[in-house]
Amino acid sequence: MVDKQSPLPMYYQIEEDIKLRIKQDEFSSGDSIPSERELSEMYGVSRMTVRQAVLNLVSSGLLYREKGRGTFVAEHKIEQPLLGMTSFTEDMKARGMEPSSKLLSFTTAPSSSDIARKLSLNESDEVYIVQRIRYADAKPMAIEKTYIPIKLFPELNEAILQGSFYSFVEGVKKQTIGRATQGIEAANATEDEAELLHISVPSAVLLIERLSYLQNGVPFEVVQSIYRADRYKFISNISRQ
Ligand code: 16G
Repeated sequence: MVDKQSPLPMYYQIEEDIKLRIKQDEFSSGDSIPSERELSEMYGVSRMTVRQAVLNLVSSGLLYREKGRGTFVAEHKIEQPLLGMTSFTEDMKARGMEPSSKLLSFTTAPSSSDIARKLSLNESDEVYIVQRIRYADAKPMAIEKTYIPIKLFPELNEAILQGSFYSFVEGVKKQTIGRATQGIEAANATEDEAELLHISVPSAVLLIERLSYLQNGVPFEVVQSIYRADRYKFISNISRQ
């Protein structure tokens, strides 16, 4: 399988072969891959060469190591296009996954100056502060903290937020959601976040802040989300010109 005459380094050829086996489901997510010794016999190369290939696949996130247990195939990341303004519920359903939420807290408070500015409110105006864990097929994907002006949706309650907030805005309130500005940055999960997301410490997460507007230009939510970086990959199509 490894072409020793090829100008491509042997570790690279092994990496590509392991990637292909994962793609063809010969190695499925959660499965352990053969040991270094087995791989070196399989490819007829030294253990050092195999180690290099495996290390590269671990650093690119395709494989992960568990101390004392071995090396496993990581779950495929959810590829989230940075394009349409979709909701978590829609995103998961579109992938054939079952969305669900756990409401961690639902409170009201006068808006802080930062949130008031973003939502074009006075500081005395109250906002709902909602914290939810979002699950796909019962696995935690993200933690969301949402600020919503009370005056826009006075009847909002906990039951509504167990389901889809966007369905409530559009289906029940008959408001059209227009657009949003969104920023993404990297961070390390805190211990509390890691526990809620079922990830170890240290783990990288993606922080996303979205400020969304109704079609009429009125801002209706500020959402600060913490996404599992091992499960999400944001993709965009770009073109020159
Ligand atoms: C997404 C949005 C969030 C929105 C939520 C509504 C991002 C980064 N955030 O999670 O702003 O509030 O969907 O989801 O995409 P829902 O309709 O399922 O409650």
